[in-house]
Amino acid sequence: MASTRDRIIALFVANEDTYLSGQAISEQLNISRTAVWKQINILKKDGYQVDAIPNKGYRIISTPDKLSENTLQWGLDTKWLGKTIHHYPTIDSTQTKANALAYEGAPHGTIVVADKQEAGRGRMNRQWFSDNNQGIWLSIILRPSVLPFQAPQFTLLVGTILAEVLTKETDVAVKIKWPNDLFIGNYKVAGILTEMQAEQDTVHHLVVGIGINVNQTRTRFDTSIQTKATSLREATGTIYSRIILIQQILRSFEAEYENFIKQGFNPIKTKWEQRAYKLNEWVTYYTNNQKAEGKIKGIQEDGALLVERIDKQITALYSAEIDW
Ligand code: BT5
Repeated sequence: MASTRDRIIALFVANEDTYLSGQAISEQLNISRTAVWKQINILKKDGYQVDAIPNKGYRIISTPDKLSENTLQWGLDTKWLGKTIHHYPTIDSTQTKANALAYEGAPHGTIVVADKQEAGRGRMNRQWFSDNNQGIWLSIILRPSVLPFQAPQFTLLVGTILAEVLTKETDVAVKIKWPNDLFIGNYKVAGILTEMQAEQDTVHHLVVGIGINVNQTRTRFDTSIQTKATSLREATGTIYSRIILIQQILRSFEAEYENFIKQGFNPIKTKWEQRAYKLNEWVTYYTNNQKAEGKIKGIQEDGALLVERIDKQITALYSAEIDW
């Protein structure tokens, strides 16, 4: 059963334009008037602005940009994604935490989000700099009925979702650099890390990690990435609400995920290719230390990158080194 907090928030969401009396809340949620008062105080402490008018009741007039389970769920109209949110002011890595929760049986759609990560990670244990509360550091637990070979498709699916949502929210073109980066111009703004726990042909769970630089200025980046990274703020001059961005991502994620489960990979392939970084441009790449040139053409169902060589042959690259 949902917590009292969740239920009171749901009630306010359903009555967004009206005042709710303490009596009405107490009756609808079957809790005492004192419990209502306590919950309202908790919401205020969380940064909600609550207007209270004697004889009329309470109305929430604004939600804070402080991440919490409450603020993220406020107005979030998803069906299964983000019904449980674990928020941490500081954590080693949301990815590590989400994996641990998944092993303990956390349901499909559970989210782990943090303001700061002290040991954020990228692929192959690379470091992901996220020791600041100006980005989105988030992991999603998924339990799809898919085969292990399909795991890379989730990275491509999430890349497509992020490119679409971030482009819409910022009005700048956010492109997907194969396999798991999001780029604005020639700078990395976000990265995706998909991890899987599987056995033979059964996927037990997937954890999709999303890291997005949102409000950092360039000087806040670690020196090792200062010439390679950007944030939404650097690219546009605007400061963004992390809550609104996360909610938009979750809404779009839920819808696109459902489409993917129903319709398969083809629609994603098309959308991915429309937003691909350097599509139809020539790059140099190395496979087994062999240097080659190819034109980026798209992706194939198993997640490989398709390049067209000078002799017009199309080659599928799985783990090539690419000089972008
Ligand atoms: C990624 O790996 O890009 C995946 C990043 C996933 C991060 C999320 S945050 C929430 C969740 N919890 C975690 O612990 N991780 C996930 P990869 O393609 O391996 O890229 C790593 C490389 O990106 C590093 O070697 C740096 O060069 C660069 N990098 C590190 N931090 C960055 C940042 N904040 N912005 C841009 N580039 C960065």
